[in-house]
Amino acid sequence: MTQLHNDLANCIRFLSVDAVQKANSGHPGMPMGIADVVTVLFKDFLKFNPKNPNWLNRDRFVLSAGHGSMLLYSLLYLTGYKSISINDIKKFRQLNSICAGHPEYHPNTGIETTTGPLGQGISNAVGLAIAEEILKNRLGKDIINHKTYVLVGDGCLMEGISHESMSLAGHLKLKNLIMIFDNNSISIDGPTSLAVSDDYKKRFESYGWNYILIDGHDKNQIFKAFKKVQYAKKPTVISCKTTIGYGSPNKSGKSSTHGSPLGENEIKLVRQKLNWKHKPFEIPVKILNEWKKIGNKGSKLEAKWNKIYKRKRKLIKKLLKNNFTKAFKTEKLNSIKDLKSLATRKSSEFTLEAITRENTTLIGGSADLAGSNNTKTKYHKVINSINFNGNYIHYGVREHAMCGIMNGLALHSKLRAYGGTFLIFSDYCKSSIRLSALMKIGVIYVMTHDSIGLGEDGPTHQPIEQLTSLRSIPNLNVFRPCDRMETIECWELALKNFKTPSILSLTRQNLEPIRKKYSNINYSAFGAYEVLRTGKKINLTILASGSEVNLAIDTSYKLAKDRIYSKVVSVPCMELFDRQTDLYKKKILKETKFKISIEAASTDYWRKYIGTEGLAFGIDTFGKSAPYEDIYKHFGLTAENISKKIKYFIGK
Ligand SMILES: Cc1ncc(C[n+]2csc(CCOP(=O)(O)OP(=O)(O)O)c2C)c(N)n1
Repeated sequence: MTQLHNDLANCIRFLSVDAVQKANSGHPGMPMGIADVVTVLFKDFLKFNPKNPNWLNRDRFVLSAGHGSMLLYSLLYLTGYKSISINDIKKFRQLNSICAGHPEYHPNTGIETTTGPLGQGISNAVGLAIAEEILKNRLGKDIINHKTYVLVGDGCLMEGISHESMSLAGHLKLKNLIMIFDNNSISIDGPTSLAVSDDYKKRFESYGWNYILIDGHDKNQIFKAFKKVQYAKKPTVISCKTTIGYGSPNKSGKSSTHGSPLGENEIKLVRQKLNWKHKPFEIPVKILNEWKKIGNKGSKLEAKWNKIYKRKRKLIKKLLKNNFTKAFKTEKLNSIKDLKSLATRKSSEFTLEAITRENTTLIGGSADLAGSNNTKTKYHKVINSINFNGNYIHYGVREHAMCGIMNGLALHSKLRAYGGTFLIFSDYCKSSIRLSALMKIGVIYVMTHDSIGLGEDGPTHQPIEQLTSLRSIPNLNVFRPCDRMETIECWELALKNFKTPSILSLTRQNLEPIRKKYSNINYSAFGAYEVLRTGKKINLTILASGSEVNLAIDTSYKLAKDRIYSKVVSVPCMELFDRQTDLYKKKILKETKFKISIEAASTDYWRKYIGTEGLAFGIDTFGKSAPYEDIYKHFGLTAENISKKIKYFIGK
């Protein structure tokens, strides 16, 4: 038995070592060190079916320590996933290989999430575990009842996001969440004692987690630990004492195995030491068959589960009702019935009310700003540790974890997620937002208090460069609606897009309605469109977004009094506008020589529309603490000042 275990674990070690050597880059130390632990996990505990990587009730395995990607690729190949062949492994880290430097999420492949930025995987795993509890509650234990395993290193646990995520997981008592801690006490700079002296037991237990410490090379201890967690009542950390680069005579236990190939000579010595007589990438059929047997176990499990699923399919469909088309129409009609000055955060709340009434798969939340972000409606039910029959999460003041958790919620299967904070704190969320975009998952970020319009809280809270920075993330739609109607439209666009995450940038301050007529056309879908024209023949185009569209309108009317005629273009989403036809873009942008932009934020991004010769009104310094009307005046964002400057600009 021990021989079989060693053989199985050594397959992982040598595939990893040899692939890193061939690529001449990568991280062999971690897979070598943790191979024993994951071998026991996959062989005796993990519920998975390589023939259907999307099986709804599979256990999730998240490699948070993404640099050890060869560990995951080896396991997927060995257990028989079609997504990864031995040739793919030979192309580790090469252009277009699925075996990328760090795991990159692809649906239906066994790669459950994209990891690499350390600690992200932990928050994703917490999201997956919450999704499991929610869906178990809705669909029944016979349909959903699985574990989420997350493999982390010292680095993941040093990251702030690990503290936030684990604290919330403990609070919610996510019993089916198991963290495997590759406790090798080595990171890049050397021993972790250079930077950490945490008492892990105390740390994790204080979060409300179980803590089990084992020798990560002793398969009996590993087995017992996994056995024990099957019946846990709270989340568990299995801290596995391991040796990084296990099996390397000269390099094991050293940071030199962390992120560089071992070198041909050392690899020869590892082969001798671990008694592995096979050539690089050669897995003896006998051992490969043993791995395949492990993979094949899942087919039976899934077949059994399928029988129950088929019986309940109709009910499941009903329980996962994902319909919100009516909500938008009703909401649009409501908005014109009740035309009044309204903050877009409030408009968002009304929209959410309409959606939540119909839709059960959208899970909301906020990082302790529910009342300010207007993310919680009267139709929401709060999720807590004893009741997952809800659709709202109080994330606490944990923005970064919230966003990583939302990624996990969305990755699980049927749920969508949105969460709120102030736009300024999108900086705390940035790496998770970027990963939603990279993974192509439609998470929705509700970011309120989106400019100096928030007033007295001052420059620490007033976003300046945030919109520019978010707009520059590929595959992310940044919406900045100008009134209630646009807010409804932007929500609709965000929800209908399953592959592109969205930012909804919303105001704290009230805005006058601009779109006052019902139309079943979603104008925001054009990204930019005309909302006002003061003359048939115009000599000026004024582009604006969100709260500044009203300012643009006032300016436009003011100019008209002096016979300077213009059109105002609302730009709720630059990314969608950029995807319009050349003809449409030309119609919007090329009608006049003079172009102006107004947005109470950094002016940079508008240059792509107005050019260097255009006139950009915005703020390229930090904000101010004062009543918001005074701050607008201070920065010259008034119709009076802008129209004066425009007149000078166009020589009138
Ligand atoms: C957020 C983030 N910061 C820094 C890095 C660069 N990095 C990759 S691995 C690593 C050290 C990780 O140490 P550990 O988790 O102990 O991994 P091991 O040495 O055991 O492989 C660092 C700093 C990263 N990937 N992500």
